[in-house]
Amino acid sequence: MDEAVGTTLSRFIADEQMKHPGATGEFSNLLVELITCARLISREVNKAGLVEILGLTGHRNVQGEEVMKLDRFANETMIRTMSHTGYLCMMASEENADPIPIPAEYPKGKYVLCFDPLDGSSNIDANAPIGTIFSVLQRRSAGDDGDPEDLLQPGRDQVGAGYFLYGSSTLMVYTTGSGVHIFTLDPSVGMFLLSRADVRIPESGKYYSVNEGNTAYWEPGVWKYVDYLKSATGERPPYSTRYIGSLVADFHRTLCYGGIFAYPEDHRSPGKPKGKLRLLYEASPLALICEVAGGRASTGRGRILDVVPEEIHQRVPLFIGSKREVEWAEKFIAGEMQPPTAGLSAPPPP
Ligand code: P6P
Repeated sequence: MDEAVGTTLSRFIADEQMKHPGATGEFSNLLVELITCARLISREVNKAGLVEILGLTGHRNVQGEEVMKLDRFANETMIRTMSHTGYLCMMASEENADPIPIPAEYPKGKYVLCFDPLDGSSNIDANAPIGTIFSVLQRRSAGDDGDPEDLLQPGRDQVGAGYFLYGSSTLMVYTTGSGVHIFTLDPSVGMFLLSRADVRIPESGKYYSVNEGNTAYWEPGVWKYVDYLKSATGERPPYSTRYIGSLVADFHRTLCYGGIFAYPEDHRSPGKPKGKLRLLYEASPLALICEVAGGRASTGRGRILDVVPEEIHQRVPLFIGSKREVEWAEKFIAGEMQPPTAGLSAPPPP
């Protein structure tokens, strides 16, 4: 076993910081503040069934989705905790229509933070795993206050990204570009301990993860690709399907076991949004983690990390996971790859 396993997250972050001589410690301290948020959210998620915090608030967010009470708690925890750290000049949250400036009374810093405070929250009442996703960028604007434009940078410019997964245990997975590291919260001491350093995603896998209820909405290359995965070929048996409906959980399984997670765009009508998942605080941070771990993250026609955002809640199609399966998806979409024989599933209605 790697002798580093069991290292506390704070110690690991400090050791990582020492590898960057010019580091000021601000980013490390920002991560420590995010850990505080995760511990507060994890505590509420884990006792949600016991106190009156399950269920809906009766409000809808900017996405038109019903806001769960835990959604609101997680969002308010992130905003309240991160606002006064002095490391940020602007934030964007999945739950807030507009960029979130740092209040005048608090010091401003050189980073901006984009986050989904509690992704997958529609699964809360079913006790399915849910997560917090975060993305950190360096500001581009001058002056004291941040500028909303600071948020609209391509994912390749992220200085760090990660997620917290509130499941059978609470995990933190993060990268600053040199390795992907997994920490597990030890509730007995309230500390995150290193469980896996320098995670590598398998070159290929045996699972595919997509909501096949949307098959009729996909473009032909996508359903031919999924059909190919579901069909045995001379070299391999059919892939197995796994789909929780919680992005962080579905991605984390893909990171650990390989294969692909996909949320293709709805091709029924051009006016439809480009898929369901959002670029800034879902696709981009997971894409950075996936690429640093040796995988691939694509819109189906290009690298997620190269997409330049036009607005903070921009949606994007997502194909993410092992290099082999994502490259196959891109080739099917481009018409450069065809299934060897007719597969199992009939094409969607015209
Ligand atoms: P569908 C959860 O609401 C979420 O935003 C992601 O966590 C998840 O991957 C996706 O939606 C599931 O969407 O349409 O399959 O229910």
